[in-house]
Amino acid sequence: MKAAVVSKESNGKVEIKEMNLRPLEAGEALVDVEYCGVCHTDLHVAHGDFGKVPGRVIGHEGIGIVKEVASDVSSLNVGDRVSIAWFFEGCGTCEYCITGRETFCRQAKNAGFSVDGAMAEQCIVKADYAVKVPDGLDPAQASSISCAGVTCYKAIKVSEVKPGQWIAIYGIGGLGNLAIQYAKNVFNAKVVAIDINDDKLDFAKELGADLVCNPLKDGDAGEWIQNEIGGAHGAVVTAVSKVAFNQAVNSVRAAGKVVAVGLPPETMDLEIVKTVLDGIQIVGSLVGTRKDLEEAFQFGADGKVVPVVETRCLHEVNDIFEEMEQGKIKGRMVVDLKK
Ligand code: 8ID
Ligand code: ZN
Repeated sequence: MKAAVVSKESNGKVEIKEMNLRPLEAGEALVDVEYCGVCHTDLHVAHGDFGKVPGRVIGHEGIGIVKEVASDVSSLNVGDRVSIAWFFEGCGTCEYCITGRETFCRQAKNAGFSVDGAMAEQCIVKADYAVKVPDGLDPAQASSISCAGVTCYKAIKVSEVKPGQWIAIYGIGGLGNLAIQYAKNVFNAKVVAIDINDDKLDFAKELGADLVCNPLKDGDAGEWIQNEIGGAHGAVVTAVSKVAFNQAVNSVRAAGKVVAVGLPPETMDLEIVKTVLDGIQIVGSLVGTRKDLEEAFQFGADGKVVPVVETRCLHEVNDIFEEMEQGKIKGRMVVDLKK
């Protein structure tokens, strides 16, 4: 089978290789992958931003059909449609796993980083951790929900923004476009969308953003948002730039919450006096639990959230990385592994 693996040099590129999968072990299932979205995290992995992993099969927005299960598996059946997500497996017994915070399990495995992922014709999953895709949800669209969608859905939960309140979404890429849809159509919030690319802001308006801001034209997004609406109640930052994180802190009103999602390998500035006097909270949010993903999928199946995807071929992954770096992608590029 063919797979996209991180290059030997970890220079931000993948190589397409012919590979053989090992036999299944206890608790595992073999999946024929149908679709796998290209997330900016794959680009970070290919660059070695979280540590170099040459030879690793990338991909954590995978959707496929179960082809085979190990003899002890009862949670999946052959023919089920399942996801292969970044949160690949937890230990199941630690304080995080047993208190609804399983993505922070210290023993967690991550698809496409610490274990081989789904940017391949086939992949092995831990059966109890592969979330089923509900009927009525298009599999190419589901792929985009399995990371981008669930991550934004969870981040908005973490922001604690209430119906009618304002949320600022920084970065309207693969994640941000879904953040707008979950914020508007599921959480019933008002959205101000921020991006440095006007095409993304036009897209944000199409998706229902109430206000849009381009800091390259409108000036510092923090000041702009304070002037326009008196500050947002919460912010979700998906932009891959520390500038956006700094602006997000300045864009929330007192007692506002900034949810950090994007992963630029940089540090952000934090004005201590403002943070204290305004009671601002800054918190990281990492993908979502299996339960979050089940919920995020269902909102897709119900038509409240409609991922915007374009299908491509496996040999185009490096081209997609380039388009991503240049900010040219509208929604998500999804590799069709059956092509
Ligand atoms: O669980 C998590 N926390 C998680 C899950 C999935 C992805 C985190 N991520 C991380 C990725 O690793 C990446 O760092 O979220 C970030 C965004 O992923 P993405 O949405 O897949 O990336 P993209 O499609 O390239 O979109 C990035 C957007 O940010 C805008 C770009 O124009 C693009 O639309 N942007 C940038 I770069 N700088 C900006 C700035 N200063 C900006 N928007 C506003 N201000
Ligand atoms: Zn991702």
